[in-house]
Formats: sequence, structure tokens, C-alpha cells
Amino acid sequence: MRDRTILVTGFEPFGAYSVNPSEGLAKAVDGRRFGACAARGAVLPVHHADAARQLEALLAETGPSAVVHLGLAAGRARVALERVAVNVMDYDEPDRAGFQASGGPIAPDGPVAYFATLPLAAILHALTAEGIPAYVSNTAGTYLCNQTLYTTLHAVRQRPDPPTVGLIHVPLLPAMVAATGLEQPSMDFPLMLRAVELALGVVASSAA
Ligand code: PCA
Repeated sequence: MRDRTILVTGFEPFGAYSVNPSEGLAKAVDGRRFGACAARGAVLPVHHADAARQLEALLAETGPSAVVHLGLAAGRARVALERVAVNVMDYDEPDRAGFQASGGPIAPDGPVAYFATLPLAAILHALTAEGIPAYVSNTAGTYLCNQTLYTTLHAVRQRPDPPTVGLIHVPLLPAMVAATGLEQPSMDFPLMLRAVELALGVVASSAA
């Protein structure tokens, strides 16, 4: 019988940001139970190769029933439930290794895209029913978040009983907007955490 683990990943800070709320969210749910599942939180580097390497090790170690990637997306006003991962690396800024991909594939022999397999409609319903602004997004960008979602979906594609997999993007924190002085939407950490808790509750009940 497979472990009922939900692997939850966040990302380290990147670019001009000194914090990444997805890191705190992954740490906040680490070790907590959601229905019949236990969450395992981990933080990935914003690095074109190391993120995938660490992900592969985490998948092998945890044998998860579900994988929920979390990431920061500046400019989003709502929690974004990502529907699609595309087979493209096209970075707006260099990763932590100084590497800036410019349009190559993530997996040269892979399909052009995968759909996330988390129950997005049910998660959306749970979030909006609690008054949390959320939507299903049709692009996760072409940076590390899209790449990580694609990498996981590609890695589990031939498993007989694959985990459900998805990515949730969260907005900037209010303090991050305050620091930039720019006209940007934000969401406070407790509301983001509630969104993740609700999402994991839905994922746990669909994975059980
Ligand atoms: N957001 C970036 C990478 C890491 C993160 O938190 C993205 O959306 O691709």
C-alpha cells in the first residue's frame, strides 16, 4: 500500500525578492495531516537543473499520492490554480546559476504540454466558497514554476498509479509591494495559508 503523502513544494527567493511566500507556505504545512494524508513540505532552488534533481529525489523518497507545487507570481491578484505546463524554458531573468533559457524545451522528446491533474474545479469551489479570491489560470509562465510542473507531470506519466499533480501560484505579500512602491496586487500570508490548507484538504479527499 502506497504512503498517503502529499508532497508540497515551495521555492526559495529569486531575482529582486528577498522572500518568497511559497517557501513559508511549504514549511507551514510540513508534517501536518490533511484527511488521510500527511503533507511533506520542501523548498526547491530557482535553478534550471538543481530544482529538477531535488524534485526527482523527493518523488523517489516520498512516493506521493499527490504533488502540489507552490510558487510566487508577481502581478497576480488571486490565487492561481494552474491548468497547463508547457514544454518551454524562456526565462525573463536568469536563475540562481546565472542561466537564462531562451526558448528551448524542458524535455526534448516530451509532448508540447501537460494538463495538471489535481481536481482544480473542486479546489476553486472550496476557495471561493470561503471568500478567497482564486481562479483557474491557463499559463504558469515559462520560468521555473512552469518547468517544475512540467517536470513532475513528465516524470510520473508512465507510472501505473501516478500521483495527481498541480501548481498553485500565489500573489506578492503586502510587504513586498510596500518595498517596491509599485501598483501591484498582494495577499497576506494567513489568507494564502488558508488557501493552501483548503486545497490540500480537497486533494487529500480525492487521493483517499
Ligand atoms: N516563482 C517563479 C519561480 C519561483 C517562484 O516562486 C515562477 O513563477 O516561475
